[in-house]
Amino acid sequence: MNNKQWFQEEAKFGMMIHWGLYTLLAGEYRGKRIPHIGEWAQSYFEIPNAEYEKLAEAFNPIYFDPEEWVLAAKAAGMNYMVVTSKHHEGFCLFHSAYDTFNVVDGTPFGRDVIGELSQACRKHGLKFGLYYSQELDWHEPNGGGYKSGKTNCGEMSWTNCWDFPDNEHKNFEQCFRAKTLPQVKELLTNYGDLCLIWFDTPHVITPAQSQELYDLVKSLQPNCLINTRIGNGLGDYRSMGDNEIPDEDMSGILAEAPTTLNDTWGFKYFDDNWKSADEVLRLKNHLNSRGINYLLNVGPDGLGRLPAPAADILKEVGKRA
Ligand code: JFZ
Repeated sequence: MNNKQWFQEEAKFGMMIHWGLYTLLAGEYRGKRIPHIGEWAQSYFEIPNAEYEKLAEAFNPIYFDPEEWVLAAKAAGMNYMVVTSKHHEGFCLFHSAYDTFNVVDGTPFGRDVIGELSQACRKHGLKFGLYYSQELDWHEPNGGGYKSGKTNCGEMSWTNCWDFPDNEHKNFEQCFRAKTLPQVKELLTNYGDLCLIWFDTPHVITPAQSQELYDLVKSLQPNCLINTRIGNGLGDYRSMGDNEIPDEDMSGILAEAPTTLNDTWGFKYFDDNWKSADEVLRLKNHLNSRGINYLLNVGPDGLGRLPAPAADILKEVGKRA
């Protein structure tokens, strides 16, 4: 069965995982709490890269156990996992030859998180996909989003305007050539079959760039699905807006709804607004009965643990399903 068929007929319920250096801040910085999604902490607090990079030196999640995450997903009835290989902060959870700001070269932990998760998924029969922020990259002087100001939810800047304020002269093409394309090639070459690649937040990416990225993925893994957030109308399946729960029937197309289990993607130690197992099952049924896959996010903590409430909810979901 190819991935299109699988996505339409069998995928149904997947685990999204947001994990990165923002996880260590856990939503708080110098006595202030971010009132928005935790993985945006660097932008919200405008933390300079020179300081933010030090979080890499503190990344040592001794309780990270890839099989535990995979088994938690399986027990909840999930059929696939999508992990942030690089979020907007620019830090990679995989070993990259194109940027040492990665988990293997830049942290005391030194383990290839994406590699270990891909193996655990294969071992336990879970499909594996990767999130990759192809345009927004706050670690890069030419990261995208520089024409969009502070128009997002929390009036945070899409581009790194605190280290690199000269938005006028930024050129995403440089980041795209030097980092995005080669790293996406690494992801599709080094971690076995991916069921999908999950791009995000297209702003300045041009139609030609989206097309080149699309073609690169397909040249390496023709069966790997690409979501519409690759930008410019491309993509094999439609990503709904975050936490958007449509009422229309979408069984004619391929669609997926990314949602949070509390109110953040990246771990925030003070976010206790967990959905109940009942609510999760209600949403699953609502979405699946309309032909939409339900991608439910969990944000593990800085030691690599699934937060206990999240683990409990997932267990309960599995029991009742
Ligand atoms: C993006 C990211 O900025 C966020 O950190 C998280 O990774 C999430 C899954 O995706 O945020 C978005 C992207 C698109 C929409 C909303 C939030 N949208 O289309 O409604």
